Amino acid sequence: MASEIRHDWRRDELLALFDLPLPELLYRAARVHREHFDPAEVQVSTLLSVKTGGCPEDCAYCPQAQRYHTGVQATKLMDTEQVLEKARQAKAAGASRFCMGAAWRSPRDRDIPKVAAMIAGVKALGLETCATLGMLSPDQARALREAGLDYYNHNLDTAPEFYGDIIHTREYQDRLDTLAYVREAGLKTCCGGIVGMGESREQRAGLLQALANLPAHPDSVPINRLVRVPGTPLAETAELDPFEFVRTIAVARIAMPRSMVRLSAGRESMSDELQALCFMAGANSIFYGEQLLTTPNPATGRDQALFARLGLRAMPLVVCDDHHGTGTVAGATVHAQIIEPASA
Ligand code: SAM
Ligand code: DTB
Ligand code: SF4
Repeated sequence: MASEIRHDWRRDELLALFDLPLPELLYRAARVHREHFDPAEVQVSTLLSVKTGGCPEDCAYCPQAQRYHTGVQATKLMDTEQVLEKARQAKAAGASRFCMGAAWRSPRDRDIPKVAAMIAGVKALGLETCATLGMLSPDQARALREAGLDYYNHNLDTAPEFYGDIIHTREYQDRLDTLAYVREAGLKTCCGGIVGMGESREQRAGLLQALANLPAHPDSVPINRLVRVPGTPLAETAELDPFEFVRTIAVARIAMPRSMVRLSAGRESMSDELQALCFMAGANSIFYGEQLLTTPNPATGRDQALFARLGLRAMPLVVCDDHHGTGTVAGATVHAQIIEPASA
C-alpha cells in the first residue's frame, strides 16, 4: 500500500525511525522511495553564486557572513551574460536545474529586475531555474515567478529549538513566512537544512518534523552536511557519524515520500561508499559541478564515474502538465521533475 502523505509527524515517531537497526531503516526508506520514483534516477542541479560574500547575517556555519574571517572575497552581482555562460556549461555537463545563490539577507527591490533577467535567460536555455536570495516579500516572490522561476530555495536549517544557537539575525518565523510567500506565488519550494552542527539526534528529527509538517512538503529537500569552514564559529565542530547522516536521509525519505531528497553540501568529503548508502536510503538528487557556492564539490568526472559504477542515471526533464510527477518519454510513463508546459 502506498505510504500516506502526512503533515502530522510527531517527534517520537521520527525518533523511533532513527532508532531502528540500520538495515531495517534502509529497507523501509527504500520501499517508500520505489513507490514514487525509479531508484536508478537522480535529479542533477548545478549551483552558481551570483553574488558572493559580504552578508550581514550571522549564520554560524556560513563562509559568506561578513563578520567571520573566512577569506571569501565579497563580489557584486554578476552580469547576466556571465551567468548564462555558466548555465550553458552546466547544461552541457548534464545538469537539468540551475540554482543561483546570493549572499543577501534579502534582495533589495532594485535587484529583482537583474535577477529576473538571469532567470529568464536560464529558463530559455531549457533548464529548470532555482534561486536562493534570502528572505522575500510577497511581491518579490511573485516577480520571480513571473520571470520564469521554477523553485525557490530557502532552508529551515535546523530544529526550531536549536536555531537560536546558530542564527541570531533572523527568526525561524521569518523563514516560515518567506516559504509561505513562495508557495502563494506558485513557486515550487526547495527547503532543507544542515546536519553536523553539533545538534542532537532529537534535533535532527526536529528539523525533519518541521519540514514534513509544513503546509506542503517541499518539492526538494536539500540535506547538507556541514562544511566546516575555517573562520566560522562552527569550524571546529566534531564530524557527524556518517551512518547518522545516512539515517537522516532515510528518515527524510520516509517522512516526505514524494520529495526529491538531495545529498547536498558535504559530498566532497564523503566516500563513494557513503554516497552509495545515501542513494540506497532514498536520496535522489545531488548538486553537481566542481563548486557549491564558495566551497568545493566533487569533480564532475568523479560523479560521472560514480553514477556509472552504481548504475545511476540523471533524471530526465519531462515537460508535463498533470502536476503529479508523471510524463511520457519514448512511450513509457516516467516519474520526473515537473516543469510548466511550454505554452503555459
Ligand atoms: N543568503 C541566502 C539564505 O541564507 O537564504 C541564500 C544562500 S545560503 C548560503 C543557502 C544555504 O546554504 C543555507 O541556508 C545553508 O543551509 C547552506 N549552507 C551555507 N553554508 C553552509 C556550510 N558551511 N555547510 C553546509 N551548508 C551550508
Ligand atoms: C542548500 O541547501 N545548499 C546549497 C544551496 N542550498 C544554496 C548551498 C551549500 C553551500 C555550502 C557552502 C558554500 O559553498 O559556500
Ligand atoms: Fe548570509 Fe545566507 Fe550565509 Fe546566512 S547563509 S550568512 S543569510 S549568505
